[in-house]
Amino acid sequence: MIQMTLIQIDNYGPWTVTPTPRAEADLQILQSELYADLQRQFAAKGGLVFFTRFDNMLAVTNGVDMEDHKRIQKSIGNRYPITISMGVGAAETPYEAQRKATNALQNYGGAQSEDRTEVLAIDGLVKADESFVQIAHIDINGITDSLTDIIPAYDTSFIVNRVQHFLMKKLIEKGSLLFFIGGDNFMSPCNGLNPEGLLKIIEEIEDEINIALKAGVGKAPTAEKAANLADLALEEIRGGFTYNLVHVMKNEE
Ligand SMILES: Nc1nc2c(ncn2[C@@H]2O[C@H](COP(=O)(O)OP(=O)(O)O)[C@@H](O)[C@H]2O)c(=O)[nH]1
Ligand SMILES: [Mg+2]
Repeated sequence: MIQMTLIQIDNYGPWTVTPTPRAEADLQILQSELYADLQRQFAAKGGLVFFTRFDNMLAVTNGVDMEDHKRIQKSIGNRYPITISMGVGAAETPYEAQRKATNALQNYGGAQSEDRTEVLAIDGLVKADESFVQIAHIDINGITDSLTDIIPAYDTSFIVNRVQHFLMKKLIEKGSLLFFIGGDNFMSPCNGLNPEGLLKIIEEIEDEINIALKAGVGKAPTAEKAANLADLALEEIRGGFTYNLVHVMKNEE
């Protein structure tokens, strides 16, 4: 079972334009500092936050309990001009877990409701003995030599974005999510997706848009460990220790 948390800034839309539109640079600073802050706090508990759309972030939070969530929420409220609400859901697939987390929060009112402040809506938490996270770290082969060092930066960005769209479209059918994590890298919480399924997706994308991908997959009780194993698995491919385009590493404990 995977546990996911939706983190949503309360009433953010109206706040950004009250009393008049706030300087965009300041909003960007707020959003990126909030993301870094939440990442630091969730990571300390073994979780992993994806910036998603900044005003709404999704995190894999196996092992992060109700008290931890409350403490993080209070700490943000004490230090920022905005507050956050959160929803938590647990399920067999990441898509289903975030759907439950979202539903739980939506029940308490809208993202732009003035009456909804610092809600913590828990639909379900994963028990320690059922905790399982599978994460794939997906990367574009040789982007530096073929794109970054050759074509304009914006054109490379456009291609990376297109790859993201194709991956999202195919992964959601398997109940898996996909997040851009910078550079030419993506992370996919993908409980329930087997290596053959992921390889098929990678092969389809090569056929459809002529972009070669590779993926390291990690399996562990927490997001921190799963992501670390996924990174190590990807390094095995980069280092030429395996010719498989999908390499899996499991937790040894
Ligand atoms: N977030 C993240 N970014 C990475 C990671 N590895 C590489 N990058 C980024 O991806 C870019 C390309 O790196 P890489 O895929 O190793 O090189 P390539 O062989 O040219 O595709 C780097 O310049 C970084 O910006 C990683 O583990 N995590
Ligand atoms: Mg690459």
